Amino acid sequence: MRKTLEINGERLQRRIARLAEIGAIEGGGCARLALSDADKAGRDLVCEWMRELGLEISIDAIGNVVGTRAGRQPGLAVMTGSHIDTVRTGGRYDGNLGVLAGLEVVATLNDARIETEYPLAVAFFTNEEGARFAPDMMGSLVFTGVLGLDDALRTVGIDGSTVNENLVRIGYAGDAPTPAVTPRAFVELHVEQGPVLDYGGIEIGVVESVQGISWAEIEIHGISNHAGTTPMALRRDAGWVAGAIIHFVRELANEIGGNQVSTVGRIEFFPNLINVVPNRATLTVDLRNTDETLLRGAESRLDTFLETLRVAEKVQITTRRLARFEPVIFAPEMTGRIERIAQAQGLSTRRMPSGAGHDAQMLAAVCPTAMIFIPSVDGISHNVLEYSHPQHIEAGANVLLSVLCELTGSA
Ligand code: HGY
Ligand code: MN
Ligand code: MN
Repeated sequence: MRKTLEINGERLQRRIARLAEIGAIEGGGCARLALSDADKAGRDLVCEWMRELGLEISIDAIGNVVGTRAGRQPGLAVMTGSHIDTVRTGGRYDGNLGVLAGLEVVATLNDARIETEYPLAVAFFTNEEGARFAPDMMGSLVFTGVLGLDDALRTVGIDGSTVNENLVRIGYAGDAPTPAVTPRAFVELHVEQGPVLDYGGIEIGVVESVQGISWAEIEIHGISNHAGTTPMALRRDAGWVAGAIIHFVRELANEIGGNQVSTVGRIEFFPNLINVVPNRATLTVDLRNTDETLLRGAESRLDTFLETLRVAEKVQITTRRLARFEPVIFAPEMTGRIERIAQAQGLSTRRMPSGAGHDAQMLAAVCPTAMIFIPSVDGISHNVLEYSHPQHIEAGANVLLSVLCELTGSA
């Protein structure tokens, strides 16, 4: 089936480049941590584009922004979108592509003067990354009622400030109620952020599921002491214990194998001085697996290891849960639709799980949901070198256009 309607790839690329100028960092990436001034500037720009496209904008109490294009019928909208906050060393496609491709679908429908039966909404959710304020997918968790608004607002970030004070400061504490009225369906276009499609020469990923995620912050308290005078047997070395944990989680992932991954991404020592045995170490552990039983097993083995360390090293160890999501399976009728449409457009497809978390995994709890992936070159992401080829961006956006046209019953 030849596509009758196509998105304007140039226009989409221009918007991607323009948004990437906000919070731009060396190497072509972006730093727009959630609720930062850069995030505000990105939000302001996308809202300006939403207004130019004639969308009716609603901002809810956690700062999620939804632009809605009316359909012939009032009622539940078909929704697409993603996030525009980034990690500190973010690329220009993670999240941004899904929001801007949604705006490109609207622009294409506007240009063609196509009316849809149902309303079409484009959303960006607050703090998908979770890098500054855990958990990740915070905005979509509140949107779907899984996380209470007050709990989200009082969350303290890695810099000691709260979600609420930052949301108010940037002017995005909206009045639309949460949880929100759930959409009729939700489709998210996103870069894969892994190497599977790129190395397999596949154009479209049909995302069937999102793997389980377990985030914890571990704090170790020992005794600071002189690096030169303290005999090794008398040390209560929080730094060494942290190192043992880093080594353990890597070995744990290797031993479990399969889809098990583990990461220690953040670590702090105190007093963090060359000649002082650290008396405090704080680190984060990110464990993920597509299989919930295996993920629970990994968590329990980590807990047992921490207990062994506590006794052997005579230190105190506390663990704070930052996020915990079980694996999510997307609606088969939605994944089937994406696959059928992509193949009808002559694109190669592959069914696959998502290694990264996404807002779609939260929307899946309240409406038929699925995701479309396009290849990330060399699978690089959360890195300024993140890159997707223009032809794949265009292909992904055209699949999104057709899926949304079907779901909204366009003319
Ligand atoms: O951590 C994740 O998977 C996502 O980038 N928030
Ligand atoms: Mn993302
Ligand atoms: Mn991300």
